[in-house]
Amino acid sequence: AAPDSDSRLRERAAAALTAARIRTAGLTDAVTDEDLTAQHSPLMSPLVWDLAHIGNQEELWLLQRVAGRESMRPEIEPLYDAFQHPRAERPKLPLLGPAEARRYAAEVRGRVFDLLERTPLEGSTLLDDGFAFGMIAQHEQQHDETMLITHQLRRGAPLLTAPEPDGPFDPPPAVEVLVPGGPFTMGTSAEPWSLDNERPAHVRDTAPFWIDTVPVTNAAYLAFIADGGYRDPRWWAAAGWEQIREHSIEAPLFWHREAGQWLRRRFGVVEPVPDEEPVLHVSWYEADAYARWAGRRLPTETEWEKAARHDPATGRSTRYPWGDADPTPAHANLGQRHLRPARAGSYPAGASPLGVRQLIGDVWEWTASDFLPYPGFRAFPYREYSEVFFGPEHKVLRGGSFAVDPVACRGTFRNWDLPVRRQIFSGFRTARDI
Ligand code: AVJ
Ligand code: FE
Repeated sequence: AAPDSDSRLRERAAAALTAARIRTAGLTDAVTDEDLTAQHSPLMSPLVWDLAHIGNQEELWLLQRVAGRESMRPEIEPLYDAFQHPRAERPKLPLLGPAEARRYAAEVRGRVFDLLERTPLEGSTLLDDGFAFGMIAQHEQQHDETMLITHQLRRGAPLLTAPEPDGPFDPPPAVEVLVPGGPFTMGTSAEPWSLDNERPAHVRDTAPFWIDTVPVTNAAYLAFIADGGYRDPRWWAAAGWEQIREHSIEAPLFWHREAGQWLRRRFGVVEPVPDEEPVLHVSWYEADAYARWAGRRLPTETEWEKAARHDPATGRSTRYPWGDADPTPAHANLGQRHLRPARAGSYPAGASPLGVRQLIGDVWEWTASDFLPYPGFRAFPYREYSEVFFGPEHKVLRGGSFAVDPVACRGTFRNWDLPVRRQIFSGFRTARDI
């Protein structure tokens, strides 16, 4: 790379790593050792596991793979390999304690900054454009979102605070938007820090379809509940019906009813469910059932990305709905600036050319699609990031939530989870054929 772009790349990598560590500290510094080592839900690791796992992934990829160094602590590596121990078992492992985990992660980071100053950012696919550093910053931010989910599951007095969303609000002119049929480019071969499952760029065709202008709101979802949606098997996929029966589910996770009113628990605070906010903490099965009840369906992953990236005026796919510029606070609710989604109708500056809103940020959006590789997919740099999860058991989520950092959010970014999961920051929007 040219010298000036090379130094910009190094600065960008350093800034992304530092931003992630500041967020990690914010999620763990004010937490007692007892809380850090406790398991707040069998679905999650203790926070202290995430802390050391973040450091260990950084050591593995940057110090061992990129720089060719020996392992700093070979005896701890099996403990932090996500594939050796399921989350529910992790509290029983001889994990590093909070102080040790912090010290280890900080020591790795010090060595990584030395490396970032000296290593060439070209000459191998791991180093080109600083990819390995960007990948590790994204990895830490993804675990920060995971830790935020653990905070949401945790019982007890609130530990986190953030200002309320206060961005521009402008009710959209129509409830749905018509996306024209025809080809568009899906995925990317250009985005330097894109992960393996977003690659390569390829052309896909869609029929014309209608898509909701904004994510489905609590008010709309409450109408489904009030109409007996959770008691009518007609709306539910068989496995979803089984799940809601078995676990007596009758509303999104963290909701309960008191004196005829729906309340929710949000990071330790109980409050009335706000009508205008996108619904949060629903499973794929709940999203799918709502859509069927509404006479609609979930968008496919291809439709979602076309709505988010296709510019009908140029025929080009942009990085984000608003164009190619990196997200700012005017575009989207990202980066845990707030501890909740913004009202549906916020962020008019983040609209797509056709006027679809809030595709990026606020809530992860379930799509109808299974998590599958794109044609020409190549696992990089490890099979366990994406490849081992491909198949019909995982559904794709798109767009990122309020808990996703911009470094790990793009129009091409793909997330996935089991269709029963609802502790994640998941919502949805619906679509229909013309
Ligand atoms: C992409 C969010 C499904 O948390 O399981 C973190 C990200 N991969 N460490 C996950 C990830 C390895 C992954 N998701
Ligand atoms: Fe990880």
